Amino acid sequence: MLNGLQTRNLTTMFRIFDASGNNVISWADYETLLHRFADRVGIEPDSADFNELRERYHRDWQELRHEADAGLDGTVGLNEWLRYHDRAISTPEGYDIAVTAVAEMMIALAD
Ligand SMILES: [Ca+2]
Repeated sequence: MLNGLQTRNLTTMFRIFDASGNNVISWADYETLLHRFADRVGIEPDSADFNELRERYHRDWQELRHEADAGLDGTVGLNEWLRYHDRAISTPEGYDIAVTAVAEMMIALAD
C-alpha cells in the first residue's frame, strides 16, 4: 500500500507527466516532455541525439503503458498510475524503476 506521502508525490509526478493537463498520460505527453527536455539541453530536433532520446522515451512509454494501462485505451489515468506504482514499489526491481523514472524526470525538469 502506498502511504499518504507516496500518494502525494506520485500524484505530483502524474501531473508533471500529464503535460497536456487532460488527466491521462499518453504518448503525446511524453513527446511534449521530450521536446521540452531536448530544447533545454540544446538537442536539435531530428538530430541523431534527438532520435536516440525519442527512442528511449518511447520505450519508457511502452513499458508504462504495458504495465499500467489496465483499461487498454492507450492512456494511463491517475488510478492506473497509482496502482502501477503501488505494485512496482513493492519489488526491489520495481522500486529501482520507479526511483530511476523520478530521478530522470527531475533532471529533465531542472533549470
Ligand atoms: Ca495528457
